[in-house]
Amino acid sequence: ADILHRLRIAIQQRTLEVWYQPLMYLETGSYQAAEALVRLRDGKGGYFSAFQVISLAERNGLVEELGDYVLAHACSFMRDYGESLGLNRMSINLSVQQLLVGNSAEHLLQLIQASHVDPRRITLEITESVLIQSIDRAADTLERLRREGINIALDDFGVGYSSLNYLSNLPVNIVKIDRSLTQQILTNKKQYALLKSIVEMSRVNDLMVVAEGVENKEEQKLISSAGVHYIQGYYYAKPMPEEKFIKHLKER
Ligand code: G
Ligand code: G
Ligand code: MN
Ligand code: NA
Repeated sequence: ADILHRLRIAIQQRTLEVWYQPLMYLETGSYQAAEALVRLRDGKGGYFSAFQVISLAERNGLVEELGDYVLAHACSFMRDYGESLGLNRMSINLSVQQLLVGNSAEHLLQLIQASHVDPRRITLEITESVLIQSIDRAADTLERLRREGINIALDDFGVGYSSLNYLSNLPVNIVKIDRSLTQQILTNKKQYALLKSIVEMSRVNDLMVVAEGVENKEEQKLISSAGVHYIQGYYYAKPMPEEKFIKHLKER
């Protein structure tokens, strides 16, 4: 109850935080994108896990409000700092409920337009497993967003029962390889082969590939040689509060 109360207050008082983690573009060796991640203070000097916050919001009818808040924040950040920090894209995570409510495409487009940021500089991330379950109802919305230039990323790809077939059938233009796959490639040849197949399938379908969860030099080297376009992971940088993120990118 405490966390729910804190979440409500933080949304109301607009003190809910949005942190940013950069994505390294391997071709130029520079950060060209970032992912926005929600952070709620726990009142004891730390933060609740985002996973906990999101699932609570989903169960209590708050996820649309939370989602709008993060989207508006991240878009404004992109408008104000994107160019000076050299960022071409900002990613925002969407809960599936945000896609399934009536008029969701128009609603999301309006929020993005109101922030005066070019929709081509915005990426909306949707978890693969959730998207597959609701694709019949979500496809039109995603296609509409794609037509307006918004990038759609298939998040957490390559876990469980994902099929490479999805990569040719879904209205997405970016694939994010889940860290559970990334973190097995050094020790498991089959997982490395799966990663290579995802990259190849993405190339054929003209999709950008992001590998998440790269934590060390060895993973970075192997992933880079596999043909991935972007790397996101602690090896480069952890998610950071806005001020720290700005400083970190300016000092590079
Ligand atoms: O940032 P962290 O690693 O704690 O994120 C945990 C999970 O919470 C991830 O799956 C991430 O996608 C999700 N998450 C973080 N911020 C948001 C957000 O603003 N909206 C939604 N829907 N999910 C988010
Ligand atoms: O599910 P999603 O991809 O949205 O989750 C993003 C979250 O993954 C980030 O908020 C961050 O906390 C976490 N993350 C990013 N890079 C790494 C990493 O290298 N290792 C680990 N363990 N987590 C990471
Ligand atoms: Mn994500
Ligand atoms: Na992920």
